[in-house]
Amino acid sequence: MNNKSISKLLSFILRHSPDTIQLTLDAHGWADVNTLLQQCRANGHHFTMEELETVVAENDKQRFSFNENKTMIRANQGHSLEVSLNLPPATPPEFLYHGTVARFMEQIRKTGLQKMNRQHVHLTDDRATAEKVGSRRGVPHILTIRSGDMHRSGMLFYLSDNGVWLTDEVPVKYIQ
Ligand code: HQG
Repeated sequence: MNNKSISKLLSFILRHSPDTIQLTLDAHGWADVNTLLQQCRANGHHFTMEELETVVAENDKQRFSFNENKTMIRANQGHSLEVSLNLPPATPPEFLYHGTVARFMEQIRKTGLQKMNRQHVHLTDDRATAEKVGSRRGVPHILTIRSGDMHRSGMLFYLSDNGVWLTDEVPVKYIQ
């Protein structure tokens, strides 16, 4: 398997569906590395610990982390599974961005940004990243979020280990 297909497989397993390879995650989203390798192999996905280390180290978005002694691994964000990442609340910059597409805008104008299938709404401090995220679905439509105002009104923000800003929802009035 090449690095990209390992990364895609890991995203699917560690964020959404560990049971497809009969794997269990703990409450914080961690999987046992040996069991992961073994269960991947048992399901026809062959890669070595060394290849896994390369994917974790070189992944373009730093999607995964090991624990200190590399016996456990988890996705840094993006889960649909209910996991508690134990991230401390953080103070966001005054503005954050969200990349979406025009066809979602009518609904977003009514209900604000919702987490949909994931555990959080994903925001970024970098416009270029928002454009990339939006362009996965078509012509990107970039929303500017008044995250400073949201934070001062008591809404919580978390910064994932790979630099994605997470929050529960963005009410319409904070979308610029
Ligand atoms: C939209 C990638 C209708 C929202 C990226 C988005 C990101 C609404 C879609 C990460 C809505 C959800 C997450 C509402 C939000 N009505 N549509 N009220 N509220 N939406 O994939 O942010 O490469 O769950 O705009 O880098 O696109 O996988 O979220 O278009 O960090 O590591 O509903 O995925 O990371 O889509 O992407 P997603 P997202 P990875």
